[in-house]
Amino acid sequence: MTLINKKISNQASNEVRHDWTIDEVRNLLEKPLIELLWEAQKIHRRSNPGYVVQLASLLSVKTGGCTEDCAYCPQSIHSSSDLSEQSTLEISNVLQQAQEAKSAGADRFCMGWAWREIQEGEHFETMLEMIRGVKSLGLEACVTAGMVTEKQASRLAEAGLTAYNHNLDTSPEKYGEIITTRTYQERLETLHRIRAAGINICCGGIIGMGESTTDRASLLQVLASLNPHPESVPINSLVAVEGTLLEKVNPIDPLEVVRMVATARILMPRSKIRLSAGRKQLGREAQILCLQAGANSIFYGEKLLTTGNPDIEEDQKLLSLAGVKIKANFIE
Ligand code: SAM
Ligand code: DTB
Ligand code: SF4
Repeated sequence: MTLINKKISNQASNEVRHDWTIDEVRNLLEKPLIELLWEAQKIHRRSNPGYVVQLASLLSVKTGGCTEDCAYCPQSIHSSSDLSEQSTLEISNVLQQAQEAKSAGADRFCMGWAWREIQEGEHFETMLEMIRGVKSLGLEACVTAGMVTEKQASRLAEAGLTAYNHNLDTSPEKYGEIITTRTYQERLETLHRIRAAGINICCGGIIGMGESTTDRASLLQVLASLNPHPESVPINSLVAVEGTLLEKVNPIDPLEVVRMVATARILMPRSKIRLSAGRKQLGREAQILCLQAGANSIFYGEKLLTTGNPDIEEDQKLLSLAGVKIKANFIE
């Protein structure tokens, strides 16, 4: 048995490792697809018996006008996409949309603010009120709003926040080509503060931005080195929005997404691997392979933050065709 095979067979017994090397991860990403799928599936079946999938709905509470220069993002003031800053949604509107998402079957409600970092004062108090409201509906509450201080993290925890989404987006090596207004280290520090406050981490990245397989391996290696692993790992594929710096990047092969999901499952056996942005371009077959090889959550509802997502009926059909179970939202 080679060293890698031995390590994979340890994984099948649910040993959780934090010491993967970039070479090991790249070897997984480059395995013959059919073998990669089999390795991932053995782990997926064991750690997620019944193929239960969580539906998470997204809402952009504060859209556009962000000062960061993320090359993929239509909400950045540095992009020339159409989105200029829009007014922030009110609490009643957000909670109504959370209730609608719950009625449609969602178990988690994620709210986004296009900020570099959380803004203090009235805005933050409103965010806390929204979190309390979403939790009182019996939904998991997730927020993504940029960097946070220690004090803000503890107030988010007090309000009952389930998870904070803060993505590393790409490898440390590629990062400077995608974002120049904040560092990888700052992202990691926010993740640390969130974790220290007792909030679950939702952290993943984007593929299809012109990165190499080594970059993908390097991103996954950083994620898998976090201890504990992020509870949730969104795998986004680039939605190439007009006006962003990446608008002309060629779409990736859907099987690359499958490889990324399967590898993430092997590295982080107990995490929720979320098949995130870009599903509209994926096709049914690739999505089903993802569900088979490791994905146990999707974003659900016609809109992500500013771009489209498959419609609810289409997703219900897809999940039933695949034969997975939907994680129930119990509280009436
Ligand atoms: N401003 C906050 C931040 O950056 O953490 C929260 C909002 S931001 C829109 C959340 C995540 O959405 C980003 O980290 C990125 O991974 C993802 N994202 C944004 N635009 C995307 C696009 N065009 N395609 C795929 N993923 C995208
Ligand atoms: C994540 O990793 N993907 C979601 C969620 N976390 C916040 C956002 C995807 C955004 C796609 C582009 C848009 O709709 O603006
Ligand atoms: Fe701002 Fe987040 Fe978009 Fe970057 S990804 S420009 S931080 S909203």
